[in-house]
Amino acid sequence: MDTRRAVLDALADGPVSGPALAAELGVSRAAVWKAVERLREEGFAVESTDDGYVAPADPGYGAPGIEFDLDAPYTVEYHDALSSTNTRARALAESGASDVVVVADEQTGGRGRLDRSWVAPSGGVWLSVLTAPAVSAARAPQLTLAAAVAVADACRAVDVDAGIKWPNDVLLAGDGGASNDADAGATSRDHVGRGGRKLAGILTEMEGEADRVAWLVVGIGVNANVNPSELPAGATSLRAVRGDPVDRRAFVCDVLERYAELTTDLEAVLSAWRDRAITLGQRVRVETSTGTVVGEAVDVEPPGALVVETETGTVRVHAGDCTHLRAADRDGRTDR
Ligand code: BT5
Repeated sequence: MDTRRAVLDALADGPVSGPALAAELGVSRAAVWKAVERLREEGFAVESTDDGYVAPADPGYGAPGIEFDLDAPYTVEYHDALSSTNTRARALAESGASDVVVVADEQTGGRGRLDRSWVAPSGGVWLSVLTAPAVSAARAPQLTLAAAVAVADACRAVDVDAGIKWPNDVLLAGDGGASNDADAGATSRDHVGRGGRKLAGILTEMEGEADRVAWLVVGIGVNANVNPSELPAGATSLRAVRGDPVDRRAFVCDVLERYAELTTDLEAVLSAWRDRAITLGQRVRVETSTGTVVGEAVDVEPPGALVVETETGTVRVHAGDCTHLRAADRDGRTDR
């Protein structure tokens, strides 16, 4: 373990003197001092008191601040601004790194799926988890589902009623009801349709042979403390829904801990996903690379295929863009 990390861990247990720490770690006092200075430069304002070094009251939104509280097996790399945390995580993967989380306050070239762009101003939670999971490529979609479950639960833990739209969008649950309910007289509808405005998206990228994933990057973007006016139509943020900002450091730790836990038992992920899904039971339109599927979404099957009952039979969709159709469609009317 490096000295910086060891100092961080020691600070969690209360005040510790430089000489005591040096002796405990078997390094020089200068090495301890340097590590403390590095933590301070990274925004983790270690205090010097008569009793020794003390952790700051506000650990800050940075690598040491997140690592200080994180109970998950990742190291953290933090940037004030990056083009894309996924791109950075891929570069780390190619240099052989693993179990690293890349976090940025702002992304200037955030990426969505299918070469779409992701708007990621300062104040959001933009991160990528790089791991080398011992799974086959075919099972990798379950890790994306796990991330969606982790994000939805972390949103719920800060009192935002979140649900999952297949395969990997986290939406404000119940939010679309009014705007899409013809009885309510509303005519507007956003691009996500029933289920509400989008709080978060997930972009998974990986490399490997069919039988083994070499590396997997799960990119998670959550509109945390962002003004919806800075986001595309149909998006909202945790702060806008709560009326109060979230503690991003605590939120990131919560997402990562939930994700780490869920990925230890992939068999359980699907049922957790089903429990939080907004899509199941809805009438949907799914645009796939081979065409459009319209029908009722009835289930999700391993490793993450959406099962749709169409007029001509049951279709299993493995990838695509899903729109929840408005209730009026059930009567045969179209939504566009
Ligand atoms: C996604 O794509 O939802 C995946 C987004 C993943 C973003 C994270 S942030 C950390 C990591 N680093 C990256 O560079 N990416 C990942 P998709 O389903 O294709 O949705 C993209 C569409 O959502 C866009 O075409 C916009 O319509 C809309 N959109 C863009 N930015 C948004 C935002 N901040 N909130 C809600 N919707 C957004």
